[in-house]
Amino acid sequence: MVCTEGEAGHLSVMTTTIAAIATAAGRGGIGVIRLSGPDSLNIAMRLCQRHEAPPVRHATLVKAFDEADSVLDEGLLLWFPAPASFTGEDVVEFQGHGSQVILQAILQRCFALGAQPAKAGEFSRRAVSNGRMDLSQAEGIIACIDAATERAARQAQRHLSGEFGRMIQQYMQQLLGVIAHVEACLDFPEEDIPELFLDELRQQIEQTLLIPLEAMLQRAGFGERLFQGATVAIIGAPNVGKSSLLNALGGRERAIVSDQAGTTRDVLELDFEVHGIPVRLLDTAGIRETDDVIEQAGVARARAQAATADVCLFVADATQPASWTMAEVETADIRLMNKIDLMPDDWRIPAGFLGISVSRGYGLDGLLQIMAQHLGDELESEETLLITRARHRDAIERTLQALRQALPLMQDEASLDLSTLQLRRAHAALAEIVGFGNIDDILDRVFSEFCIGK
Ligand SMILES: Nc1nc2c(ncn2[C@@H]2O[C@H](COP(=O)(O)OP(=O)(O)OP(=O)(O)O)[C@@H](O)[C@H]2O)c(=O)[nH]1
Ligand SMILES: [Mg+2]
Repeated sequence: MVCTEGEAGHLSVMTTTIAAIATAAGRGGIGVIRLSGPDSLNIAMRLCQRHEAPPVRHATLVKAFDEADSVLDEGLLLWFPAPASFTGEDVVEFQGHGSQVILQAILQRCFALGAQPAKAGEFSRRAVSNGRMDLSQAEGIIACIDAATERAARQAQRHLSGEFGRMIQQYMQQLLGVIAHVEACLDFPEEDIPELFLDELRQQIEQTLLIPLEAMLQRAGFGERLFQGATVAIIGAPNVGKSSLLNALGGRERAIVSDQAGTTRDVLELDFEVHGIPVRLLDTAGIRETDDVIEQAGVARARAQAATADVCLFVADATQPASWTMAEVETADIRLMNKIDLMPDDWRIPAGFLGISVSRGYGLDGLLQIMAQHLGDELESEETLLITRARHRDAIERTLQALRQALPLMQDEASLDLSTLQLRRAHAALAEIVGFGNIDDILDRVFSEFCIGK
């Protein structure tokens, strides 16, 4: 059955059979075509010219044929009947060879046999609609795919496994308990509500909702940074060792290093990670007055990077006191005194600087630690569950706003009914995170970030 999108949009999602290539575009060892919907098995059986259904959840060796009965590919067929499948519908996967030409041909054949092209994120959206996962878990899938470091991937996994969604649902339950109590009071207006009772409810909101949600919000910036990454600019006078530092931190000879002042002219980028946070490190031209127009342009770029980077590292040269006192030292986040290997043992590092020697590798671990702190890492022994998406942060901000408005209204019996409005607003904001309620526009927004085949 084929329905068009529109008013029956929700219905069509449930009744069409969709197909897409689920593996990344490009060459690969294997490529997977995924089908979901009531006609999946039928389409797969016709594609593979089989007359009986393959065994459930077992790999079956099959051939896929085109309409002229010639073999397109040989591979494995997997059949997951509803509801125990990724989407909760009938799902079939064909694992063939990772050639885009072959995969496209098989996909086109599936379309000819009645499947519809899947939209971005449509498999996951169906999984959410069918209660196979909540919305935050579906977002955990994108986070997993997008994670640039292992630490980010571990956080994404906790979202994907439902840990975050369960926590949010627990807060929703607690809030429902409070709402039920307040509404019970309102239902019996002739009875005096003991003040103590309302006090207790307010305290409960504070302890079980406000405090933990505020703590979570405080770490949200770091959670988002774990996925989006941060920029760290290295600035300072010429020849102090900026490019040497970039190479040392990045673990490869990305930048040219020389004892001539003014070696680096342009901004050089190198991606690496600091305690599992993805960082784009920027090496810049040494800042000095110069008549050379190319170098001037480089210096202007260096200053621009220093102004916009998340963290600015100022490097000075212990042997060149003029490099310690530039204007840029004031605005930098971290001040480094390099080449301390050239100084006598009794030499004291000027206050406010961290002594390092890039050529000896001295002080670099300490530098990484300080950089992580500047990037918002609390260096806990056990990682807390972090908010990793702006959408979740926004919903929690609105939850807190509504709760803060509800609390004073709960002090007075006369305004008690108004407080329930705020408490319900808080509940609705939490529900948006896990995707409960009538939230088609939210689903549209979330799933537009997905790739086809997910
Ligand atoms: N002794 C010693 N020499 C260093 C150290 N770090 C860098 N150098 C040397 O200092 C010189 C300049 O290093 P670069 O990394 O090119 O300096 P830069 O700040 O990028 O210089 P520009 O690109 O010209 O601004 C090179 O000869 C490096 O080998 C250090 O810790 N100790
Ligand atoms: Mg350089």
